[in-house]
Amino acid sequence: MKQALEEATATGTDVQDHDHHGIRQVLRELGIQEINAAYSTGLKWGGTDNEQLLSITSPTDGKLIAKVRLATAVDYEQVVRTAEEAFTTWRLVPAPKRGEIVRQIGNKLRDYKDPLGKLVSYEMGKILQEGLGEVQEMIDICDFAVGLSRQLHGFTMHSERPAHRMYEQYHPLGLVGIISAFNFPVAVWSWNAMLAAVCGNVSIWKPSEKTPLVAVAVQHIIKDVLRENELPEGIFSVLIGDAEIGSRMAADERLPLISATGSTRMGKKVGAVVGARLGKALLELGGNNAIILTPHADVDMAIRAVLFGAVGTAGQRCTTTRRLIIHEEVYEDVKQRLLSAYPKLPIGHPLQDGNLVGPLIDKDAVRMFSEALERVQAEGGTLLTGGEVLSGTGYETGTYVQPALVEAKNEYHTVQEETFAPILYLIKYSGEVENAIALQNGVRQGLSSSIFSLNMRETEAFLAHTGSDCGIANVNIGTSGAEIGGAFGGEKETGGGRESGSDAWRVYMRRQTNTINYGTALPLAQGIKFDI
Ligand code: UN1
Repeated sequence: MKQALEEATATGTDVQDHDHHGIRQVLRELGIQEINAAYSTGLKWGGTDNEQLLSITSPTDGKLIAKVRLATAVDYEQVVRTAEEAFTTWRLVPAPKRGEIVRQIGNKLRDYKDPLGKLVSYEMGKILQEGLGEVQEMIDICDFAVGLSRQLHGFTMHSERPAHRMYEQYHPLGLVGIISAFNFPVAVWSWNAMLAAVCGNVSIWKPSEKTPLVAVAVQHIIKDVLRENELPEGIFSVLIGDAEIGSRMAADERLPLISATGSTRMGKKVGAVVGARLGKALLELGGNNAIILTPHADVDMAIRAVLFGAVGTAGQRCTTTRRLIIHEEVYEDVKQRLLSAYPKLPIGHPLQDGNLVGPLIDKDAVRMFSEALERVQAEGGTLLTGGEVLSGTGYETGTYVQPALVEAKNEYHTVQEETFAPILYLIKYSGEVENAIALQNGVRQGLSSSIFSLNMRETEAFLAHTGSDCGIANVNIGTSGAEIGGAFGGEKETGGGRESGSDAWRVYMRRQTNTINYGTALPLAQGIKFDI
């Protein structure tokens, strides 16, 4: 293996000479010039002589953006060793000072919001507004983590023994492995990495093979902060790798926590491997999110939420609205309104102003979209509108689809599955809201849910413990677009993990209970006598 590059001027990419939509300029602004490496330890790049290259093409126009190198087992070992060394320094930095570093990272992200948002949009395919929103989500979590760095508190308790004191404290875990998905290629990393960092951990990030360039860009953005503060390499590392690297991380006892975002299939594998070594897994997996529309809904408001939830990010959010559970009294009205809105959706290049729906990530995703539509129709569903794979000018890639509306039944196998594409199932219910809640809960996933109703009895029934079984339950707000301040994640096959806000930080730390005797005797708990 060649010597790791001393300076972080080169990255894991081989940037192609083209300038579609000003992307060359964006790459230049982000410091991605030319390349040769498969991993970064924050300040240095390595894995420069790996043979295996991965071509990154944009789903927006099919153009090759760059080639990246894939990390090998040797690279992996190097990254883990460097991270272990960095941890010995980083954990000694007081938490509020670690927060100060995160504050600087947040400021750098503010400086780079435009080019990074644009690269997210171009590499992943979400519209620019959402690309910028994703970077804003990173900035928000930085701010949140800064405040948190002064609040990593435990409780104190009263001891049952005289002259004794009890309290608990939170210590860093060590190395945190982050496996992220293509759909939120940088925000989900930041939720994990920024909390992990203020908690005193170092992190190793395996971004999706579908979106590694934005990860390279993020490493560029934070390297100046690390350098200016004379921090060691290895606090934030990135490994450009395939599933093999993910498996290595899951099995590695040196990584006490693995945070993985992606499909339930992937999460079950990772969870099993991490569980077998009794490590901690933070899993944020598939959703099958529903909006309930009762006869008391503000339908105008609901339709707007449904559209953002169902076709935003081209249906590729974990929180995407996949099912609409509509009371029979309002069913026809809602159906007609959606039928009139769907064909008018502006679909096209996500960097072009005015478009609201970009492409799917790749042709596999398109195939799954089409197959799900075929299957649901075979089960008895009715395709009301959409479902076409678009072709012609602007759609040459074959990755743009017309979002689909399907009348279906909740029990159909296809409806029970999460298809990561813009398909919205319309499901009719009658009677009381409890019937709608039963349908909403009648799937294996449990991420996000919502009800549109101005009737307090209905909304409270939805929020009660007998109501929604999801990690997120909203009232008069759609299923997607959560703020970072709340804990994010879900139950059942969604994996049970909680990331981002609230007290999600606790999973990145180990809790220790301390009992201190400041008296002259040694009384035992539970009144046990053991005198010698
Ligand atoms: C995801 O899709 O994995 O709530 C994350 C939302 C975003 C995060 C989605 N804030 O839709």
